[in-house]
Amino acid sequence: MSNANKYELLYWPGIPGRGEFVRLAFEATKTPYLDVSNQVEGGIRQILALKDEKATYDADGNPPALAPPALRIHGEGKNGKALVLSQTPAILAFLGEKLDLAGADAAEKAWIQALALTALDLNNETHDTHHPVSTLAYYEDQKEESLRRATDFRESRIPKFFGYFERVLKGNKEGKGRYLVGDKLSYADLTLWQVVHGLKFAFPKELKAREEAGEFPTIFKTFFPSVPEHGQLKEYLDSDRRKPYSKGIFRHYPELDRQ
Ligand SMILES: N[C@@H](CCC(=O)N[C@@H](CS)C(=O)NCC(=O)O)C(=O)O
Repeated sequence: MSNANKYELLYWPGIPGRGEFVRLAFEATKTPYLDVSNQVEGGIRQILALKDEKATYDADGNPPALAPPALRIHGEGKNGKALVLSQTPAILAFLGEKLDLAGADAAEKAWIQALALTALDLNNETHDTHHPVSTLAYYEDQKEESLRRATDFRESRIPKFFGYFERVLKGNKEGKGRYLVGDKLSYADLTLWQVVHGLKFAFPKELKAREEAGEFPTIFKTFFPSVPEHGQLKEYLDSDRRKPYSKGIFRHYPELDRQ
């Protein structure tokens, strides 16, 4: 099996979404991967099959996924078959180990996992600003609740999470504001970077006001601009492989932003 086919990302086409955390790990380490729904004709069928509500274990012995993203890793499953792994943080922990993004020792691995989970909590809370009542219902049918939720999110949750990550970045002397743990890039850095990037899109006025007020200077001035310097991230971010935000987790509804 050629290296180009070893990793197959199974995620919805056309949006960054949660698949983006996995893509960034590949791009930051220049690791070849197949983005099935975006690159394979009819690839969407594999994503639909993945979340088929009647599915049990697949032919390679993998349990079904509740929801995308999933990663298929050829040769890493039972008896040399393909491993199919779902849940963003589980994918990142597994892949981080393979791509040297998971930390140097047991303590670093545990911290990186906890920090990535914390950044993913912020990602999930962002989703809930436009879908506070039901994931299935339209935003337009939960606008009032969204406004209350987004106001609280902007006023108390953003500063809580950003304040936390600012302290972690500042406290890690080795990282010089560039890394959350140690002196090299981890999947926790990539995860935090993507959430900050998405929030800048979703709540541009809120983020700009905080940055201009001098809040969270390590995040905004050191960490955020430095992450894309790794691997082929800059080229990736300028390419059409990086999908635009639309109806995914990071949505821009002006009425939910700071007024
Ligand atoms: N905790 C899961 C959440 C997965 C998830 O909510 N996936 C979304 C797309 S980003 C989805 O397609 N959900 C469909 C569903 O829940 O039915 C993860 O991090 O992977």
